[in-house]
Amino acid sequence: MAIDNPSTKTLTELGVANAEGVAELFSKMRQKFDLQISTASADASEVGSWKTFRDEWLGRKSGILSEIADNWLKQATPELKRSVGQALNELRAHVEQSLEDRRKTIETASAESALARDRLDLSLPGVTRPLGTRHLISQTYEELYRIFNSIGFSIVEGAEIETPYYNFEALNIPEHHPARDNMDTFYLANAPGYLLRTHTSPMQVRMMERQQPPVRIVVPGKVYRRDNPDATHSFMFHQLEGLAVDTDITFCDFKGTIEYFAQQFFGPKTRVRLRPSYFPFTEPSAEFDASCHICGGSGCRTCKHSGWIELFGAGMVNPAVYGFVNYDAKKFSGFAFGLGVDRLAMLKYGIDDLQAFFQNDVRFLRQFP
Ligand code: FA5
Repeated sequence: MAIDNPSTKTLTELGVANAEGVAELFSKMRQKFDLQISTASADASEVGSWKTFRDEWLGRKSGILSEIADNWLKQATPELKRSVGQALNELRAHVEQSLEDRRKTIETASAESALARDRLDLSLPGVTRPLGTRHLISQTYEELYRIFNSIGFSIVEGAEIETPYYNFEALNIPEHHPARDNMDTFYLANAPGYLLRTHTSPMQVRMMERQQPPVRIVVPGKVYRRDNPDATHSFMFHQLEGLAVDTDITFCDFKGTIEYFAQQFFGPKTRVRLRPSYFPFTEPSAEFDASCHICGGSGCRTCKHSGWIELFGAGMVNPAVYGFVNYDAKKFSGFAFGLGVDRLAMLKYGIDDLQAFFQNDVRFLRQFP
């Protein structure tokens, strides 16, 4: 009668009473092992089943060899003990060696298949990632930096979150002043006493607090207003502030600087003109217009047939502002200006809707590589 699990029985139960019987029994166990291991797959994915198979034979508690040690060796009669012990050692050595060989085969197969999987095929075409371009606002900023750098202005940046003091009061715009109306802004609910700056002018004050004249700076950055979006307005837009203060700065320097800028930016034939305006922090204040770069001044759609394009507000720094920064108003004078960068870019590149800058439509962006 064939016995399924002879290792769970004792030699007496198996009817083995002499050395020949022991040898025959171990030989059957070896055949059983050899059969099992030869039918196991050598696939790399078989590492898991290799472990199960190893435990089945070598497991400390219920492995077949442990059972043989417990049931055959320990229970063997003194006459058979020696031959059982010897045969068990041989079987163990055979099982361990075969399992080790199998493990190596599986590992090699696994390394080979990983190698095949990861092989780099240098003849394959590469993945081309389309390159983006700088946004037109960034390009315009770079153009502005180039122009103002070339006449000695340096670039400083300020924070977008400001206090009402720097955004208004120190610029001579006290509370309840009507000039605050068109600069209504966003106040930060979680940080009382702070707002999103409505213009880059607060950096005028901060820079003058920091250093004595000469000052010659431009300040780029985002600004915020409670303006409804339309073709020329956005609640977030970009400005470039300019400030020059020194002992001998006159209105002529002011006009000359702006003229130089307009000619560099729009073309050498550009003329500028001034119209009276009002800003609490400049006195006198002016709006600068440039002759239309499209029609040269004869009148077209871009300039609404006036021949002139409104550029930006500016003026000589109001001595009242010097009072906030401890500058001697008798000794120093200067000028300041604030450009709307989005509007300048619209003018220069013939864009009729300011919203196009912020919609991220690649068909628009690609036109300005
Ligand atoms: C100012 O912001 C002043 N700080 C400028 C200044 C600086 C004057 C220094 C004197 C001395 P104004 O509110 O006009 O001024 O805004 C300046 C420019 O920002 C405008 O000429 C316009 O080009 C642009 N601008 C204003 N509001 C918007 C808006 N909602 N969307 C897009 N651009 C705007």
